[in-house]
Amino acid sequence: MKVPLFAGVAMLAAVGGLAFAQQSAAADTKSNGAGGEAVTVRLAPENKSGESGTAKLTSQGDQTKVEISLKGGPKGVSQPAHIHEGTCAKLDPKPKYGLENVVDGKSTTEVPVSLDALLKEKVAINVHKSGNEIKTYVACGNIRTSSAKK
Ligand SMILES: [Cu+2]
Repeated sequence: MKVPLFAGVAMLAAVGGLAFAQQSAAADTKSNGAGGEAVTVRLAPENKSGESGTAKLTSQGDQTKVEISLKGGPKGVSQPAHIHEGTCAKLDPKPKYGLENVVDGKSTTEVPVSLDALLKEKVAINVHKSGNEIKTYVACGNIRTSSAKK
């Protein structure tokens, strides 16, 4: 009787371990205890903008702090930024969550959604050239657990 029980437990442990290994490989999130989990999304230039950088997403319970840091942008120009549904390759033009405009490469916003939920949605952060040229995207990054990889 003991042998089948042991085999069953060992198999469960093996399956569980495999699932855990896959998850930790995909999600390169840094956890420092309760909350404070953070993911960095790389923002790649679009339309030859020369603007690139990162968006750091930090878990704050039901909210997520989004800190954009871009280089190569125009000085003193307010550049609209949002979280959109979709991917940079195929973005829903309607913003899902508004972000503070990027000015001189910086923008910090708290969005009313948990980091875990954001990572599960298929969403991307994009930055627009200016209020007048909102249709021109200058930088974009997909929010993915894998985007945290360096
Ligand atoms: Cu947008």
